[in-house]
Amino acid sequence: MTHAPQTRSARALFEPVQAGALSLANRIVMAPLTRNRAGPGLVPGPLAAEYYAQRASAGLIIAEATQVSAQAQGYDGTPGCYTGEQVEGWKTVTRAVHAKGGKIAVQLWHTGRVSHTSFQNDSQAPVGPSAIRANTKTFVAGQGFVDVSMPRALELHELPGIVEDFRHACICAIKAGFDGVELHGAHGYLLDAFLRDGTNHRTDAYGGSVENRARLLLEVTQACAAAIGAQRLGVRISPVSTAGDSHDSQPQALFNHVVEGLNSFGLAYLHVVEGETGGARDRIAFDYAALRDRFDGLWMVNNGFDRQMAIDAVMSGRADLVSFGRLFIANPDLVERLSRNAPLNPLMGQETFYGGGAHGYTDYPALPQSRIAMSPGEAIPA
Ligand code: 8OZ
Repeated sequence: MTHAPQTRSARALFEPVQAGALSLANRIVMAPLTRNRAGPGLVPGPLAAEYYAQRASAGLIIAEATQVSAQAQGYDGTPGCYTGEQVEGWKTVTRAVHAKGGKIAVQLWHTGRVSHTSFQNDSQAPVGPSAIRANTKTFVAGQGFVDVSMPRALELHELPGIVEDFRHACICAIKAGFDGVELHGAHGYLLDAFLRDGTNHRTDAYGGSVENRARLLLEVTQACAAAIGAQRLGVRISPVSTAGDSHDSQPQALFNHVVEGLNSFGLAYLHVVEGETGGARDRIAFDYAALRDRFDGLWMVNNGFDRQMAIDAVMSGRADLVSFGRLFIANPDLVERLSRNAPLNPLMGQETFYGGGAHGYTDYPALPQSRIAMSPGEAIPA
């Protein structure tokens, strides 16, 4: 469908919106952010509950990328959502967010070839669409940053098991109290790696044509939608990002097809990383409007948005939701700060991003309460 120009106010970013089954207090989303602080058993701990609860004023929190199975792990300390213990751990997180009136989904991933033998049962090779090693690194405790391992190609008969792992993790996520699930179809991880001709050299029904390469993502989406309802499901894509050594010869044709396919499910939203993740938004020419024209649901944009860009994107109707990553790391009360055009906290050092404890995680200050009591729209002097 073609999206008619919207007549939204400059405050629309800060106003409620319905995303599928989810009633959101505003259009500001906390992007999924890998923080590598899960405890033994890859269970999120009390600090994670505090961290997410601090950010509960987001219209929607999308919790960090979370494994659908043991095989799906590619990094140290990333949580899972497939064991009873993990579900119990996540319950403490979702309860803490709900107690503060927030909404929280979880991003589910299988890292695929972006993994290392040290994370795999019996030190086996990680799996991908094809036996092609990714030119990227991961972090292994005791070894530091290391090249990811050479993967093996998944056998055709193993693919239903991958779909089942995503379906099972979706059920676990709802048991854990999440309001929804986002499928990680971006950044070179398993579902994205199947999409791309640079990483998928298969000759079976899951490789070759665009239709075949999109098959796994669409089968996973179908199974998850059937399990928890499409109205609680979103998908994230990164059409031109090279994160995770992702590359494709014709991303426009590929993603035109992918988005048409995803549109048929009636998802809560589609989440699009525009440009190079964490980098240039205009790395290569890409027609995002052509994707949007193929999708009837809510359109979430991400990557380097600031306050004015977000206000403009929502007011113009170019986007329905805007997700922020780095700004949400540093500003637990980001919604309040954007609403009042208040100063933002600077990010602490990169050494606090991945792993560690409270420092750089739960110790970013919110605005003093007396300032929050100011009248709406009033800018706080720096
Ligand atoms: C940074 C470090 C590790 C993982 C992604 C989940 O790129 C990630 C990730 C980001 O989507």
